[in-house]
Amino acid sequence: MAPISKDQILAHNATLQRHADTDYEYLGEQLARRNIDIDTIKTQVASFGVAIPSWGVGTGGTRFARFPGMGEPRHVFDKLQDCGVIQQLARATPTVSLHIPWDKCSDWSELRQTAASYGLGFDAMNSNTFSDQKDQSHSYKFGSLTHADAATRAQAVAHNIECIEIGQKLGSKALTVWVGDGSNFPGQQHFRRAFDRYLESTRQIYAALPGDWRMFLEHKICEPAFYSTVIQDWGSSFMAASALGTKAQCLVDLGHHAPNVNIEMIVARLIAAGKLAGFHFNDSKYGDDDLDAGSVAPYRLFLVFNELVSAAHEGVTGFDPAYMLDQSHNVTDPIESLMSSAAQVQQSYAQALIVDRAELDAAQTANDALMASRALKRGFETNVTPILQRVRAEAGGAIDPIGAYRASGYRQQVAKDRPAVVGGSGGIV
Ligand code: AOS
Ligand code: ZN
Ligand code: ZN
Ligand code: ZN
Repeated sequence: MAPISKDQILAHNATLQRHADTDYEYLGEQLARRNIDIDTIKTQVASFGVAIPSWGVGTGGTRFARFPGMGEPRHVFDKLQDCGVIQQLARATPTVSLHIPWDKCSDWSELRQTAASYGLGFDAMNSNTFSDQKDQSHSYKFGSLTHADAATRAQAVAHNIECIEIGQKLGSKALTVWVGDGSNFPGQQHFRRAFDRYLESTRQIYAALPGDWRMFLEHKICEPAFYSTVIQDWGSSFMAASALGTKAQCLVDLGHHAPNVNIEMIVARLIAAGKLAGFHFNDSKYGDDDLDAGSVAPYRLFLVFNELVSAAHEGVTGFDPAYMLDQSHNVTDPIESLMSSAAQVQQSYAQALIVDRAELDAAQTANDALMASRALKRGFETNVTPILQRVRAEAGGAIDPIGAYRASGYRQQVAKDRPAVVGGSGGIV
């Protein structure tokens, strides 16, 4: 049940194939001069996948307004179909990360089958205790897992356990917990008590994890709470993950740090401690902007991948990060943004793979700062597009996913069945 016909993709590829082949051959020759086998890199890139967030296929918004796009998904089945298009064309996103209750449906096995028909599986489940749901007994206005009131905390714990149960039906293996709990006034919250309550609540969720599941704790410096946030940084996240046990690890959303923070170094620390859960990739200029991955600071993304590739290269035990996108699209077609972000993440991975690790090690040992930096730059400055194009084409995807997507008329087509949504006030994700 492919959303776009194979013939359409093949026809589009036919117009680009000759140039793509020439470029691949030329890059292969350049890499061979550096003793790198292009096909080996290609195979590694082909086995790399990054999950699509189900909420990412809808149009997000700012605190001020939301401007809906054409043919927006109406429900989780529409979202899966859009994810199917992304995977079909870009071939880098074999899984979807669901969000409960936004993606609730009445038949989980049907959902699982539908996903499989698009060649999709399910990545981490995301709980939501940062907004109140219809008919909910206790409000999260003043917190959820860390709320001063025990009944509110119990409700939040129960919701997370429900997310695990749904995830089990879908073949998911992880639960991501992000809470907006915090305060807007100095004095509003007792810092240590709130953290203790977080531990008490997450311990109950942790106890409900199946044996082969992991729990991803996502930190965030601020928003919606702007004075303090209970799990505000990797230090708090690390303390909580350590207290909980080996199945709890720290998830790094690139936008959740203060400006100029050295994120790649946080990644290195978490790897060293065996506590790196994985990522929410996106980009930002000021805060949790949720801009497209690598759109603002591609070198930073590359430096994160440099740490990951280096850890894999050195065989760090237990190193197994989960990769997810987490973006909000206000001015683009979400399908286009997600395809280009997936390619950007793949690109950063490929560039990190071609860094000469022996050369870098030698430069570091010799305190040759310039050569060390050059070793990294040489990877980053290599145009690896021909590798990505080849990976996609060999997997039945599009050499140029966005071009093929536009040519397919998919958005116009689905807009016929999906009614236009009225714009409204805020809708940040
Ligand atoms: C919020 O800022 C976080 O990035 C979370 O990952 C959140 O759960 C996600 O954006 C869905 O709302
Ligand atoms: Zn996130
Ligand atoms: Zn973010
Ligand atoms: Zn965020």
